[in-house]
Order: sequence, then structure tokens, then C-alpha cells
Amino acid sequence: MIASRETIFALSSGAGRAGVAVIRLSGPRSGAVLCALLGRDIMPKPRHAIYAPIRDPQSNERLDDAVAIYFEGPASFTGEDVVELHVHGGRAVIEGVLDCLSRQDGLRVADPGEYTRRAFENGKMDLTSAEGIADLIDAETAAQRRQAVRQMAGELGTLYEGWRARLMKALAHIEADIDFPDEDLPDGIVPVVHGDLRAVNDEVKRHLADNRRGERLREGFQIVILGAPNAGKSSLLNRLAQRDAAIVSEIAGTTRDMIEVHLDLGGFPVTMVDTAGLRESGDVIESEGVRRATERAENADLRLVVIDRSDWPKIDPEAARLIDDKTLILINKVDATDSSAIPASWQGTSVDGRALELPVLPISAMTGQGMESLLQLLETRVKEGLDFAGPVPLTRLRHRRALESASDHLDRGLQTDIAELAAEDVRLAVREIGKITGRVDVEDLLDIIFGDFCIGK
Ligand SMILES: Nc1nc2c(ncn2[C@@H]2O[C@H](COP(=O)(O)OP(=O)(O)OP(=O)(O)O)[C@@H](O)[C@H]2O)c(=O)[nH]1
Ligand SMILES: [Mg+2]
Repeated sequence: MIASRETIFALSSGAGRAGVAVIRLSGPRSGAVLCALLGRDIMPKPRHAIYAPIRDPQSNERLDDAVAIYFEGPASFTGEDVVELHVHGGRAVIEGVLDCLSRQDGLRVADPGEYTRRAFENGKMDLTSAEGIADLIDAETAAQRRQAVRQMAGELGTLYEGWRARLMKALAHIEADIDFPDEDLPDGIVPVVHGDLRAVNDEVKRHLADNRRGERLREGFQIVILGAPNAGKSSLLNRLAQRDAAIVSEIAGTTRDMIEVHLDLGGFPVTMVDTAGLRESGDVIESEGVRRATERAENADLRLVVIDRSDWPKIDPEAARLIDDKTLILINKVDATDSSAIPASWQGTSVDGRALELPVLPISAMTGQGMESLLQLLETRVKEGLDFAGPVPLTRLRHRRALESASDHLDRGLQTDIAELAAEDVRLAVREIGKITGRVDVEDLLDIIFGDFCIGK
């Protein structure tokens, strides 16, 4: 364990008025400061809540009546001595206590993510678990929460550490072979080690070929609404968001900037984007809006092409260019009309010449007609895109990069017959995987990872 340094403190619960606020201290002075606040000489029993007045040790002013818990290191979140003060969540109470703490010797305000960083440095968790905690705090939907909890609990870390351990074992074999060459064995890596390396490499490759499920679940499934001006795109966005997020008007070219709303569809996070109506425009601002809409659509997980009923079955050429198998066609403004003439699917070709059969849904953004079927279909698509059974998927580009690089090294190591070269490649692969969990010198990485946290975590 790293010898602890300064004692840090911060508000660990959310800012603003609340019933209770939690202020956390971590470091060698935590216990002594708690005693000073409680006006007692004997350390409280670890892990037992005490309810008592807390006072400013200098002025003896009673700041609040609080619940205090002392965690003696290493049995604490950070591995150091930790104190949690549960005070009343009023602004003046919190400020009073924080101000009092800042005047105590050897205490300073924690940096963003510093508690979790200390937990990592003291061996309480690996980096993927630390990232899992950050994701859990940011989770907005049930599916995000489930993924984050699994990662926090160490599923990803265990998977990666398992690969690393197997590679290290293979490496030891190769090195033994180099150091003590057996006359009877052929040159190069012994076949059994070869098989082990190949097996790990195959597992890494399968893990990478996950269609970015884990990353997309963190980011949200991107759905972009497209179509000609006045088709009713903004009206549809408002209907789905159940609020007036975008301006609706009968003037063609109303929307120019992209408007995003975040939705929870069956527990999955969705970012729904309304865009500028697609058309050639002499107006520079509108053209820029169209350019951005097209770019956003190209990167979307799903596109909703909205067509005014009176235009159907003609599809605007600008929209047609963006149609592929990740597209739904919505015929809008079917209010109070008989929509039985509208077919359930559309057959056509994508811009690269592939035959497509896409679902067609009649809707009315104005009356809400057809919304239930649309929502059902959207939910199915989102689930197909993000849901997963089986091992927890990788969740960050950082993991992906390291695994891709590890796999490249293994590919190379498997091709060579020279044991020394293979050993070096396996060593590099081990190092790459170690970077993900933090089992190598990762000092430079730590600032990046923990910088994403906010203070008090
Ligand atoms: N009758 C009827 N009118 C609709 C419906 N949806 C939208 N409208 C009307 O169509 C007009 C255009 O709607 P918008 O939602 O602003 O259309 P848009 O596609 O966002 O248009 P731009 O932002 O200009 O590209 C408005 O006058 C809406 O009230 C619908 O389902 N039925
Ligand atoms: Mg609009």
C-alpha cells in the first residue's frame, strides 16, 4: 500500500439543498479531525454510526447534529482511514462544515476523482472497476446501470486479467524454451504454447467484434430524424420527447441547428436528433444545417426518414441518398385519414445499389396516431443494437485500442518461428492488456481517467 499523504475532504453527495449531505475525509488525519469535531479524545469504534453534535474545534460553535462513521484503513473505500459525516443538506451547514475542515491542520480539498484514485493506488480496485464507478454515477437508464454495476464489480477486470495471466504463462514457457533449449524440440514456439496464444487471441478478437455495444450503451443509441422541409420532423421530435423541444412552424426551413433530446426507451438510452429539412438552399446558414444533418445521419445507429403524406410515394432525393438498412420510413400527417393504402414496407435500392426492404409506418405527429407502433419498433431496434447476453462488453475506446494493439502483437508473435521475437510480441501484448486494468506503469493514464470524475468521488 502506498504510504498515505495528505488528508483530503470534499462534499461527496450532490450539490444543492437536500435532506442529508455526505462529507467525506480520507487520509491519516481523518480520525483525529473527527475526534476534534466531536470534542472527544477516544477514537470512535470503526464502522459504527454515532449521532452527535459537531462543533468547530476553534470557536466551539455547534455546526450541526450529524451522523459520523469512522472506517479504519485498509477496510475503507480508499484503503486509508476514512470518515463520513452525514450532515443536514443545507447550503449553510455544508459550507460551515467544509470551511471548518479547511482550517484544520493537514487537510485540503480533494481533487476530482481523488478518492477513487487513492482506492486504485491502494489496490482496492483495478482501473476498469474505477471506470465502472464513474459510469454508474453517470448512468441514466436501467441498462446503463446494469452494465456499470457489472464493470464496477470487476467482471471486465477479471476477463482481462485472465487473458493477461494466460499470456504471461505462455511467455514464461517461451522464455524457458529460449533459456534451456531442448535438443529434441523444433525451433520456435512449442505447439502447445502456440495453441494457448491463438486461443487468447481468438477470444480477444471475438470480444472486439461486439458491434460497439458496450460503448454505444454508454453513449446512447443515436437516432436521427431526416426529411424534406415541413415534413413534420420537429413535430415528431416533440411528440417523442413529450415536450416542445423544437420550434414547429409552417415555414419550410424552420429547423437549422440540430436539436437533441435524451429518451429512455425500455431502459435503454437514446439520443434523438431533429435536423434541418434536406434541400438545396441559397441560404448559407440553412445549407450548413443541411450539411450537419447529413453528417450526423451518416453516423447514426438508426435514421427516421419523415415524408409528408401528400409527397408519398416520392422520396426526396436528398433523403434517398441516406437510406440504408438502418432506416425506417415514416409517412406523416395521416391524421384522421384512411392509411390502409400505405404499404407496410418499401422496396428500393440503397445508394450503393443494394436491394432494401424497409418498414413503412403511417403516423401523425399532430394527433399521435401510429406512435405506439413506432415506439415499439424503435424499442426493438434499440434493444437489438444495445442489449447483450453473455460476458460484459468493452465499454471504452481506451480498452478497444489496447486490445486491438494486443491482438496485433499476438498476430505477429504467432507468425514468427523465432522464439525471441515471439517472446517480445507476447510481452508487448501483456503490457497492452495490463494498461487496461492498471497493472503496469500507468501514471500518465491516471490523470486522464480520474480527471473525468468530479470532486467528492
Ligand atoms: N396535419 C398535420 N400537420 C402536421 C403534422 N406534423 C406536422 N404538421 C405541420 O407541418 C408543419 C411543419 O412542421 P414541422 O414539425 O415544423 O416540420 P419540419 O419537418 O421540422 O420542418 P423544417 O424544420 O422546416 O425542416 C407545421 O405547420 C406543423 O404543424 C401532422 O401530423 N399532421
Ligand atoms: Mg423542423
